[in-house]
Amino acid sequence: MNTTTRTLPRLVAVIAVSVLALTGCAPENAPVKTETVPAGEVVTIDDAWVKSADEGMSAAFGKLVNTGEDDVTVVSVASEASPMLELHETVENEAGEMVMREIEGGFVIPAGGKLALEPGANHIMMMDLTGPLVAGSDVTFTLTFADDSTYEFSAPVKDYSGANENYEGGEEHEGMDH
Ligand SMILES: [Cu+2]
Repeated sequence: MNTTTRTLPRLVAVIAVSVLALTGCAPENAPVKTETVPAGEVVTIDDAWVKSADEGMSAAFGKLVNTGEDDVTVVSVASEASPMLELHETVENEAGEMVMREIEGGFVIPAGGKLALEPGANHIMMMDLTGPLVAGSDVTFTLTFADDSTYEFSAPVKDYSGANENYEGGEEHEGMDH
């Protein structure tokens, strides 16, 4: 093998490191960030509930509370009540209709703040119920945060006639309608 082509990348790397050293962009007294508390230890949910349903889809609501000093992000949710759950937001489409869709980047709960999950807004979508959700029973959910920590909570099932937003039509969800 030709030695010129072998050493060239290394030379470029050395130059790059030197330039970095010269510009010296690291401040001498950079604040050292104290260890962050796992999101799963500072997040709770108030007034959680699940909409009753015989089959198909349903949704879970409540107020997510973050008592920590950093914003936290819920990236996924799991439950035995549905093998497929999504974090949904509700938005107005071009036709002026309110439609729900998977939220990009997950649910962000601000530091020391709350995020409301409610009909017509953000919610935990249960895409395919494993069985009927009967009022009076409980459903357990496990939230997973961006830092991989988790928070488990259980929510009572309630009868509710609203929360019938249409699912935003998209190729990836075609064939979901029965
Ligand atoms: Cu939804």
